[in-house]
Order: sequence, then structure tokens, then C-alpha cells
Amino acid sequence: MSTINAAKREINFKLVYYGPGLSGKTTNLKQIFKHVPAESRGDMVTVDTEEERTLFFDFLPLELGEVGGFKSRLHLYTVPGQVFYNASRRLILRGIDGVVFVADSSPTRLRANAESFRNLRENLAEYKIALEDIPHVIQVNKRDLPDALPMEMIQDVLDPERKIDTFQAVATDFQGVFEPFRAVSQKIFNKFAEVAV
Ligand SMILES: Nc1nc2c(ncn2[C@@H]2O[C@H](COP(=O)(O)OP(=O)(O)OP(=O)(O)O)[C@@H](O)[C@H]2O)c(=O)[nH]1
Ligand SMILES: [Mg+2]
Repeated sequence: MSTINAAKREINFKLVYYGPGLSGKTTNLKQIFKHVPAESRGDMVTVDTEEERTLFFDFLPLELGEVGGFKSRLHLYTVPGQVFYNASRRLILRGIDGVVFVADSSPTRLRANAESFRNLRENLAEYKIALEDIPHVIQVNKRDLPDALPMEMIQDVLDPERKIDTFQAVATDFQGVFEPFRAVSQKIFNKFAEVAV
């Protein structure tokens, strides 16, 4: 749920990057940080291990300007993908407005993608949210791997009915980073506009 401060005329939305360990969630935030104008972003906060694995989360606040007379902000978070950090992942979903699921194209990570996607649904269920209730897209990352799986194979596992907007990416090169971000943000704003009127 977006948080609205009517007195200050401010609204904050929360977008979470979710997916298995090492799929590239933190890389997405770093790239967005690098490519948005400095005046539109705050400091990026990263809580990670010595090996740069996300320990708790990454956080990047973006200023979006005025929406319907409200000063709006989009707060981007990543979750830690490693299986044993589930308590953190669940906590980070609190108040979520939308999600980008970052899948990994490596053949060795097909099962991890599926497990993480199931884990996302389970953790959302703790907040009585179905994935279908909130804006969500899939980013299939690491398309540059020489042994990258065919898109169909990954989609068959995550979205066999092809209902979810899905984007290919090489996040390290900023390819396919902005498109899913824009798509899910648009869905978040549209949903807000529907409820607000
Ligand atoms: N080849 C390739 N490597 C990538 C790509 N995106 C990210 N990586 C690399 O994958 C590794 C993990 O990236 P992170 O962004 O830290 O992954 P994460 O999903 O945040 O991992 P956790 O925090 O442990 O959940 C890093 O070495 C990245 O440079 C990509 O598109 N292609
Ligand atoms: Mg990370």
C-alpha cells in the first residue's frame, strides 16, 4: 500500500526487486541509480556482505515530481535472494505496491527461479496479497550468458499461461533495466489513479 501524507501532500510508492540469489537484483538498482538524473534520486543504501551479497536489502529513493498535486516518490528495494534470508524477504514485502521478478537465464538456476517465484507468492500470502493483486512484471536477466536458456523454457516455469509482461535483460550493460521498471511503475500509477478518483 502506498503511504499518503495528506497534510504534506506527499505520496510514497514501494517497488520491490525479487528473485533468486545472484540473479542481478542489486545490479538493477545500481544501474537505475547511475542512469537517473542526480536531482531525481536520493542516496542508495546497501546492506551487504563482504562478497557483495545482499544481507538485508538495497534501497533507492526516486523523486517523481508532482502527481495530481502530490509530491510523489518511488522507493525501490531489493530483497536478499539467498534462501536462508527469508525472514528479511518477508519483512521487505510489507507495504509493497509492485514487484519486478528478476529471473536468471543460467541453466543451473532454472529451479532456483521457480522456487523463488513460489516463495514470493508464499510471502505475499502472509500479507493476504495475491501476486495478481499487485502490479508485477518479469525480467529475465543475464541473456548474455553463452548457455542462456531459451526464453520459452524460463517462461514455461514461471508463467506458463504467458499472462505476465516479460522483458529480457543484460543488467550489467543496462540493457532491459529501464523497460520493466517503467512498465511496472506505470501499472502502479494507473492503479493508484483508479483508486484515487
Ligand atoms: N553475465 C551477467 N552477469 C550479471 C548480469 N547481471 C548481474 N550480473 C552479475 O551477477 C552477480 C550477482 O549480481 P547481484 O546484482 O549482486 O545479484 P543479486 O540478485 O542482488 O544477489 P543477492 O543479493 O545475493 O540476492 C554479479 O557478479 C553481477 O555482476 C547480467 O546481465 N549478465
Ligand atoms: Mg543483491
